[in-house]
Amino acid sequence: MEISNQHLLAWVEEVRRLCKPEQVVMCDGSEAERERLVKECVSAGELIALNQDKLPGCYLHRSAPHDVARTEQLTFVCTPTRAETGTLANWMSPEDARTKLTALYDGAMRGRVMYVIPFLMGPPGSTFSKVGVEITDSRYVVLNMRIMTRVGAPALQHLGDSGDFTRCLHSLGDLSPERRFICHFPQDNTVWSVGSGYGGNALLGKKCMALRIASYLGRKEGWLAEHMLVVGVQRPDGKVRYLTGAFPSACGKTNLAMLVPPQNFAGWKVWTVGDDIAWLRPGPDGRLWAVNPEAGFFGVVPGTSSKTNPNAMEMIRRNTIYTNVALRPDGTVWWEGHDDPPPERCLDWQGREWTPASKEKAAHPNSRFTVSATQCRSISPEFDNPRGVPIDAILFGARRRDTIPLVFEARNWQHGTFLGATLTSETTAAATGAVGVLRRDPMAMLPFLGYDVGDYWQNWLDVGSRLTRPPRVFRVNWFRTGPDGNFLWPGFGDNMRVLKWVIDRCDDRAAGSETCIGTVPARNALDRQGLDLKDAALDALLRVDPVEWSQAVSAQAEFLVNAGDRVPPAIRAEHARLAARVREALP
Ligand code: GTP
Ligand code: SPV
Ligand code: MN
Repeated sequence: MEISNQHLLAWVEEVRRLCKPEQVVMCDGSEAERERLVKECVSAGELIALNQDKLPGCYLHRSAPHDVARTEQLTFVCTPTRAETGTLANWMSPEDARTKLTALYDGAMRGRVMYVIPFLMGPPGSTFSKVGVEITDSRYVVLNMRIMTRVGAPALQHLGDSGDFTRCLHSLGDLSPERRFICHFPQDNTVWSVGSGYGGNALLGKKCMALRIASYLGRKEGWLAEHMLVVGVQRPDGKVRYLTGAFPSACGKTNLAMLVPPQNFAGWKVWTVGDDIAWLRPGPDGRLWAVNPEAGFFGVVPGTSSKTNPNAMEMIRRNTIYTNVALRPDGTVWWEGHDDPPPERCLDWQGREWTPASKEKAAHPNSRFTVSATQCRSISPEFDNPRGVPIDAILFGARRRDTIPLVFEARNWQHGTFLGATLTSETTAAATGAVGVLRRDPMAMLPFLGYDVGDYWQNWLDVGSRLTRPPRVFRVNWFRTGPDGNFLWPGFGDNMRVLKWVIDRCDDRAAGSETCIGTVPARNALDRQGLDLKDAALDALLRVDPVEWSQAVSAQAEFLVNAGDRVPPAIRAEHARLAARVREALP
């Protein structure tokens, strides 16, 4: 492909000299390019062609066994001072990072092809949208980026002669975690990643650019880059309201984004705008507007079934790249939670013989599908709208066995910002490390902050102050358990019942009951038609226990100290107010 942008050409030449590839290929996003890459991947063993009758256009990729999730401890924000990065993200000085990584990139592409991928994040023709260019030596990365972003002409058109693009450099290196670094240089609009071929470590448009770099740009330019799903919820009268949801990794964004309402919700429909990332800006009308910068879904596979997510099941039957799932003898795929029972035998995610007697899981818990948004039957007609969609409600959700009710509403934007700021969740397989450990994850952005968290919260407050019709803010928790350890709430499609209460609150037509933490649904305000949920279970789901909350308030105080000295006074004030209300509620 012919590229005339001098800034881009100069950068490509600079990287070529450093990485010393045998060949440089400019990616254009064409079908011919896809066919060529797939063919090369299949013959090199980087992709396994699946049964093309049953799963047309589908392939399986197995990543290196130690390269199956984001590695947060190897991810750095490289600002001139440590204070700019703040206390929650890992910091490395830009000089150290450049020295270390230059040595790793030097000659790293010898004998290999260097691919140059111009990509657009956001709809073509939108003021929201930003251009990135990823240089990589991984064909798998190219194939994924082609699905996850708008590659080629849309990017080059948006860029024109400008040098304003995020420079994303990626090399597989030797895939060793010892020599793996994911470094962000917000001031230089640059990402350098080496040593991993997996997801958020390697598809640099996603977490690296669209969250870490974009959050920094958003602060400079007065907008928000968030780890959020975006959906339109259509009522039986045809009115659609849009809401976003910030949930930590593997806590239910994709599932909520593609929700199919239960049977007795005739006339209700959920439209998918995005499942992972939202860019939000105040509009001239004083409302908050959102776009999904991505073009596809990189979704968690385990647990996906016709019961939990029928839209996704239908979507991933064709033109899908599967990563780290199990392979059945007939060339189809399987995973824990699949519609089909465990196969008598298959190959696990590492290609080893597996039977139901095997101790390990057949699919990796963080195995993923990559698929174009155009294949999603619930995709919103507004998906490509350059103006975005106006947001009426923001949900903060996370995995909590206890303390947090199924849903409650914040008093206002500032209180809502505080709810997001103090979000805690049990860790999941989406990142390496222990699973099920409770940790603070402000706005579900802990692993994706591009600058100091106190400044980040201030940006939320500043954006809110420019809104005359700010979204209402809610906290949700699908994961509260009973004494038997089982989830109290059925979740998935039944989450529609919570969405309905949220939408009705926005219309001032759902009853709430005030508590010390916010407004929970009144006893009969949550639609339970067709759901076998006993009063006692509902009470347990909605219970606000002041004793549990007084412990939570102490833990929050500690966190607000650790968050550094740039925590906005308004956030501390919200904490003090909560503490006082909880104290009053104590028996
Ligand atoms: P990332 O792509 O990592 O950002 O994850 P995500 O937030 O999109 O999470 P996803 O929707 O893929 O769900 C992750 C896991 O949570 C899957 O195993 C789901 O089956 C499970 N899950 C999602 N929604 C619910 C729910 O409502 N209830 C319960 N119990 N589990 C859920
Ligand atoms: C997440 O971990 O939040 C993901 C997957 O969405 S990854 O692209 O690997 O970050
Ligand atoms: Mn995510």
